[in-house]
Amino acid sequence: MTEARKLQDHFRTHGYVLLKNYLDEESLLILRDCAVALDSLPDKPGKIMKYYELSSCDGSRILNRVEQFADSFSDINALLTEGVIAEAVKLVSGISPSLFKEKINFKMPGGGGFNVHQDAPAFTKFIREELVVVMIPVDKTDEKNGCLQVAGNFFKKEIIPHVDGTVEISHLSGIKWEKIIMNPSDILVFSSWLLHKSNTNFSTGPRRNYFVTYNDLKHGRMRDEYFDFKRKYFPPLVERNPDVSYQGWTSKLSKQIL
Ligand SMILES: O=C(O)CCC(=O)C(=O)O
Repeated sequence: MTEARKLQDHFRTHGYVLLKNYLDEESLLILRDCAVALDSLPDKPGKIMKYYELSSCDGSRILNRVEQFADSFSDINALLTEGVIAEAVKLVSGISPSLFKEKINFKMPGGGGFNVHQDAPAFTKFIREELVVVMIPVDKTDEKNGCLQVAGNFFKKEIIPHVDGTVEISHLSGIKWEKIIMNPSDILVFSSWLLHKSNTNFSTGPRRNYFVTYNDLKHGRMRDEYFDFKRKYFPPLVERNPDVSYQGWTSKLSKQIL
């Protein structure tokens, strides 16, 4: 069996593949520089979307995530749309990857975790089939800083019932949670049907991770439609109308996002 076939078999059976030492130094630098630049960019109405949360350590406002930045950083755009990240999606899942959305979860010290969920329910308005997500750590991920945990022995190619963005508890018995410990050169490719969760960052440094989602090109180029919808119904803090409640979007988080 070829290596590609083995990876695809694992992806189809378990819903994820961890590629160790996949990224070279140049790609790592591009990914790190972009995360650093996004952190320090001022909040402005416009393309890049910045969201915040309150730290569990001291209640201060901390950066939660940044979204829709690929078109503002040409090196990142190249990496995600035609470079090694898109190639990994093709290799592991066999789809022809079209960038659907990109974000970095900053998970600063005290940054909250995520309840058990699948990503697929958030995308059914656009595509009802499987999407493929790549997680790319900028910082080492481990138990202390809230690494991703996946349902290692449970993968169903369907949407499991959720209540308020979290999988119904009756579906969780017998699941063996696998902690995905990663170094910055590793990437994790996973299915939008894979159950996953994570804890709060209890360490003293950030746990910055890219989450980049792809659809099969046969369903079209959906990124603009997705971000237009998200900006309208869950705008970044700087674009909010104070008279509107936007919290419905964030229920899978263990805390409120601002
Ligand atoms: O950043 C994390 O720890 C998990 C992120 C996640 O599950 C999500 O964004 O759907």
